[in-house]
Amino acid sequence: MKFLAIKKDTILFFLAAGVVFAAIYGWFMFKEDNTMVFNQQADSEVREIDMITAELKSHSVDGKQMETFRWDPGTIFLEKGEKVNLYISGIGNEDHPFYIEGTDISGTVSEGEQTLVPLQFEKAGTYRLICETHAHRDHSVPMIGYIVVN
Ligand SMILES: [Cu+2]
Repeated sequence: MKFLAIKKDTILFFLAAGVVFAAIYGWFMFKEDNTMVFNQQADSEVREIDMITAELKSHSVDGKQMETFRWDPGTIFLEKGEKVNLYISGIGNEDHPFYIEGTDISGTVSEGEQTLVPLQFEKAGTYRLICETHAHRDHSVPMIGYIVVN
């Protein structure tokens, strides 16, 4: 009986030790998984490009005011598959609702605000960033930027 009692304690000890070991192992596995997720650090792999909406004003010789709007820089270059966060800052007092031709990307850049446009293109080509308010030649100069994907 004494032998049995000892054996039961031994079994219980190993059971308890096993449970503790499994818990510790599980904890580290869980932590490791989390670490892996956090280690992907999406931010560090995403290139950032800053752009502004610029307003140009001038006068002709006879005093007539001329003004136009543009994306600045007017052309940006991306690699195929590359992730880029495009931050567009609204300078000036106009809203610029935009879309990128050939994609479902659209948004608005407003005065004093920064609009984040995540970009990733699988196909090479030139994509036009078009402001819907200033899209036409009859308004002034069209407000169109170019995203060149190589
Ligand atoms: Cu515009």
